[in-house]
Amino acid sequence: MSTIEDVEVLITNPGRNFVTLRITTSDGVTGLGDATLNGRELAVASYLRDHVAPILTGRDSSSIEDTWQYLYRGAYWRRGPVTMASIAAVDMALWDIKGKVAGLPVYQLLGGAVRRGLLAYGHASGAETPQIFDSIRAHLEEGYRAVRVQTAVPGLGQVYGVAAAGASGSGRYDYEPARPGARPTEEQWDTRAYMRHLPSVFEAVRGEFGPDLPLLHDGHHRMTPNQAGRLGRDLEPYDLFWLEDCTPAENQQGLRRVRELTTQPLAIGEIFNTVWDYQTLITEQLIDYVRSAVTHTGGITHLKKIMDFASLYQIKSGFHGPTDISPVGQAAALHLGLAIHNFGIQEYMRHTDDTLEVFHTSYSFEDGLLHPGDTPGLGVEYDDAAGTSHEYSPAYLPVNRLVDGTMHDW
Ligand code: EZ4
Ligand code: CO
Repeated sequence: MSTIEDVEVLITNPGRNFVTLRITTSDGVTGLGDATLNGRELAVASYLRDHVAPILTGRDSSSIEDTWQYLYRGAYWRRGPVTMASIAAVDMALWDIKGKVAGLPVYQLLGGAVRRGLLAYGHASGAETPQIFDSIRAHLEEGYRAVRVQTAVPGLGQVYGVAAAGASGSGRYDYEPARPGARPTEEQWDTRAYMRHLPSVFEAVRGEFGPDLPLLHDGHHRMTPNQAGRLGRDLEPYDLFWLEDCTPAENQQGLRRVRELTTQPLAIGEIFNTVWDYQTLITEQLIDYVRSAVTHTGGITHLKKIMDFASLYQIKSGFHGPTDISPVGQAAALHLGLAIHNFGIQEYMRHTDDTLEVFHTSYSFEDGLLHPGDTPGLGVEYDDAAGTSHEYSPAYLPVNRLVDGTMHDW
């Protein structure tokens, strides 16, 4: 029996912080898992280093399901982003190991490919319509066949999803909401101003790019269900692929109201941790797309179960894939997406060159489609020398305040 011999937590910051778990077996096979939780990185690192690593050593490295249950049920304290990102990292690393031992890419272990590649969407944004058009054109030239569109709002400063000119230095990030520093930056928010402005942007974009291009938009948890229903209705003429996080969804029943008001396809779940966060949304068909990342939802094992459950209700995947998911987490999403029947779309933006020097990937992006590649396991290798040359430094997602100073969902 091959056992788990070494469990290492690797922290690097090639422009942004990433936490990676590396498991080495008694046979010398290594597996990688992504444990990056944007703005709370060190909490996951401690959970893994102080509480998971000591109880993993000596266990059978081939027992993925049993290890998952051991960590989930064994902690007694279930769920939550720190716990579930930690379990996800172990799960990914064990799938990586199983693939390497079998000599097969992970998607083959999950049942094999059911499509040639995964339709990806990129992130276009801009302060004004001309910049938005330029950003969409740039994405189309890079091969994207679907684009998310985020816009500034007249009267407000920097808002979520709009690339801050010059803010990301020489890196290739289209946008990066986490800002280096000891405290979060503050942004200003006005939901009515946003709701007034957004439909005019989509009208302009449809006018310029025609009816065919799939367009997406992220409401980022800022509306009430009533407001979300109204915005969804106002956007219906522009035939969006999805409206994401139209309202905070801890109260899953709130989506019933949105569904009463609009036929707008809805995507939710990037901040969810387990299938229980989706139970009402899925069984009542209150969403169309599952937004979870493998990294934040307990790994491949758990997200596969969520997707099989969702498939009973004609709900598809739209896995979270911003650059705060490391290349390891992104690779895991690609293997899973290639193997499930109810794949919908995959979020994708290229990591910076510095990041890709730490994480050597084998996935590809061609003609708008992503493919995980055929390297055994997840297909990502970690370069220790490159990794240790970038030290952790604090960075936080911004917070939002209304004009009168009240804290609002960011
Ligand atoms: O704000 O990944 O759809 N994408 C998003 C992201 C999240 C960040 C948080 O770390 O909402 O941009
Ligand atoms: Co989002």
